Amino acid sequence: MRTKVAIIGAGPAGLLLGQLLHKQGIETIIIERRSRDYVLGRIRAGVLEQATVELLEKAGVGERMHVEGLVHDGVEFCFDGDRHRFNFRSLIGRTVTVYGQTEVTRDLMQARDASGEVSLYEADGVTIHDFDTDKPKVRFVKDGIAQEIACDFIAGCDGYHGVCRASVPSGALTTFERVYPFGWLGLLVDRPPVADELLYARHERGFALCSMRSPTRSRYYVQVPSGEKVEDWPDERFWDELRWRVDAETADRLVTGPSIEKSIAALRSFVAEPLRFGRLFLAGDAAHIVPPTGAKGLNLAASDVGVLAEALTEYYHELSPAGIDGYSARVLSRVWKAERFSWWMTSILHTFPDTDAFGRRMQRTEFDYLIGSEAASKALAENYTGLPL
Ligand code: FAS
Ligand code: PHB
Repeated sequence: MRTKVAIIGAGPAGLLLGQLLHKQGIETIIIERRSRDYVLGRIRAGVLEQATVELLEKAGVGERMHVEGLVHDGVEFCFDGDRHRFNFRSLIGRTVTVYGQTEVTRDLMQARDASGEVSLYEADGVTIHDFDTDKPKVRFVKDGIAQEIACDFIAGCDGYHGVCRASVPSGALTTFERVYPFGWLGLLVDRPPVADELLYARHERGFALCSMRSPTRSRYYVQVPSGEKVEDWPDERFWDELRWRVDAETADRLVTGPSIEKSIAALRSFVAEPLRFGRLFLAGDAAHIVPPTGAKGLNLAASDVGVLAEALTEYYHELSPAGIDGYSARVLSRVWKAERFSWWMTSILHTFPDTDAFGRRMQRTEFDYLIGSEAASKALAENYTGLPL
């Protein structure tokens, strides 16, 4: 087989890149190791920045998002029971859209099928080769048959545990990482959300987040120590802990029900530099990871491939290498600012085992400064709704 761009991974980054390039008449093949259903079964992000909404529209998959997505003007913080709403629309004239990553992935898969472009699911043993030459290749086994794809470029959209970043010679890559001493236990339930907007709560017992997927489906998280197991968290224990961590009014309003999904996500900050190695580009979680506190993971994946699609279009349509030469620096500039915001949100909203009384007072003071300063609130608003591309 031969194609212009071989995309490894059918998560949001790979699928969106494929769709953006298709719109420019640039042929791609997506190679994914899991099944469609497995990819769709992963419950992850829920909040889209305005820039992500615009990229999905550009990719031709904005219709259902605009019908079913919930536009939110702001979020609430709750610090030891004290609540405060940050109105993004009045602070900086921007909003966010609540529309689950599962639905984004579903829309992109449907568009991919309609495009007629090749998508290979359940591809085993994917390896990438010769990306330091102008004739890179991808090899894999599909239905027991060893296959090879010759291509011009490889887009590594295969996530944190993927093969692409792992295939870069170690001396060519610098990584930066912080692993947090806790994770997020997430629960999905078919009950109305506890509030109209997201509520980020900090309590001495730990962080909690009240989110949603629709007016009838809610998504909740509680911070748990690293190493916790889902089986040790029956639904009732989850609900009790959530009630502890939010204010009394929210706890009273909470409508509980049987979980339809429950999972624990580890939290880490991670960046690999650079993001281009000859004809190989890294994008999305293959390139960086943020703790989900700032709702940036999916949005960074989208902005990465928005830049990459532009660069590859410039290469094929204008025969200019400028975009691909500038890809890594341009993406990393925005990635680091999202890393900072996600680390800051995580630092002020979570309890850390080694935080002393001074550190806890600093967390409270961050909250007090935020709610008392319009400049600080504007800074939160511009980061949460997404810095310019
Ligand atoms: P993805 O990991 O989504 O997709 C990579 C794809 O590559 C996968 O389908 C994988 O099967 C495939 N792949 C891997 N290795 C391969 C190989 N060798 N060959 C072929 N294919 C291969 N972000 C938020 O904003 N909010 C959240 O609440 C949130 N929760 C999360 C919970 C978890 C458990 C995880 C892991 C992430 C979470 N994220 C969250 C971040 C998440 O949304 C990512 O940012 C987003 O999925 C990134 O998309 P991709 O870069 O496409 O990577
Ligand atoms: C979610 O709804 O899954 C969600 C929302 C906001 C976050 C993280 C996760 O910061």
